[in-house]
Amino acid sequence: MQLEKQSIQNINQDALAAHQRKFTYIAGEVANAEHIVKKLEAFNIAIPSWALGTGGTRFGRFSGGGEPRSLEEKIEDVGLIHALNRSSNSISLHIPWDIPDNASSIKTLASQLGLHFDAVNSNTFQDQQKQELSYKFGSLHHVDKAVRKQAVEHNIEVIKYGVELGSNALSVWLSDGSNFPGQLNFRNAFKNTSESLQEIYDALPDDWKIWIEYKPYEPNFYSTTIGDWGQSYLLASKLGSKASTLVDLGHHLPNTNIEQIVSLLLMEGKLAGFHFNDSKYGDDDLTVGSINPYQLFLIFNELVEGMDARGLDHATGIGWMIDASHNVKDPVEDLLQSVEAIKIAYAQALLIDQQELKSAQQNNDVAKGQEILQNAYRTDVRPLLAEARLRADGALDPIGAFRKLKVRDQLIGARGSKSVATGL
Ligand SMILES: [Mn+2]
Repeated sequence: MQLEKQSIQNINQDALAAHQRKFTYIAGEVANAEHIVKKLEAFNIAIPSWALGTGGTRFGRFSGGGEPRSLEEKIEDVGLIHALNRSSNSISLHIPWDIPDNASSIKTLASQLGLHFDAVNSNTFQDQQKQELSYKFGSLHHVDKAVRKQAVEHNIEVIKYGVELGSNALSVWLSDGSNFPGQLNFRNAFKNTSESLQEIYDALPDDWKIWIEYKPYEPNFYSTTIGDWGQSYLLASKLGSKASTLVDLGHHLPNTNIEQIVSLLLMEGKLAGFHFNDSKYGDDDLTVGSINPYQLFLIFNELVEGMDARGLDHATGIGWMIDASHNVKDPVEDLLQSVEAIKIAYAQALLIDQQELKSAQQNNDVAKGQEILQNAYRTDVRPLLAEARLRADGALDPIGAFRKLKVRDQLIGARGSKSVATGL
């Protein structure tokens, strides 16, 4: 199904007067409201193909009904999200969960909905049915060269799918690691990973990038071969300019200062982009901004400051993606909440007077620095987001419109209440 512009506008009509009141207020309160609205209009976050169905845990999965049954229906769902929020104009595919059988018709469908393809993701963390060798003991780091070769070839195949779809980045997350001391020689595992990545790197088209994700633990619980940003950075540096580090917010030990990591990776030109989610304890894959919105804001403060320092375009300078799992919420509503949370943090970061902050830092005026950050964080920027959506023909209240238009009921009507999406 597709949402008509007119039906969204009809729903907006009821909320228009209240919105205008709030927008006029904030436009008078902050110095750069118009600038922020324009930045928000340009800002998009990619939706992962695996997040459109209900997620699960190792204990169970409780399907929500009307889940997309095919890649086409997943693209359709991203189209719905984009029609409502006008900030989700791309989809990030996971191979082999979403192999495009007919790339040109998939591409046409996407472009009809105003979408394109973001980074493609490889998968060597599970075995596929017709696969010859097992990844039980790892993939790119495996002790057996034949397993490494199979994993390298899979990544090269993923690049080929990506080329057909007009994507230009491969993101690699490895579950490679060890569960027990003595299982692995760390140095050999790292060297094997480096060599395997080099083979993949050599197969990248000229205009492509490879993004290397890290994670401290899980599914391996003693060591992970790319366990932190330093290890990812080391690999990316050895590979060359097309390689950089992908930060997944959930892939850190509790209380890690992620904003500092972001700042330094940006400084070195090695920040590939983000996988947004939130966590309380580990890689919980909760909705970004649901647990720790202040951390998200502090990260965006570093991003805005660091990207401006390097002259990067905020919208396109690095990759913006959601990587979350929706176990108990409607996936579309959860994704709408995610994009909203990201854009709120971005807008709040744009409120910061960086010159003023720099001068506070220069004068060791610690209290002033905190005041500047928290004044921005405590500003309700939601009317700025709503205004950006309104100007782009989106919904003033995306989740409200999704519910009023009974989109989920229609999807259940078309797809059934027991449909199960491929992926997580
Ligand atoms: Mn991720």
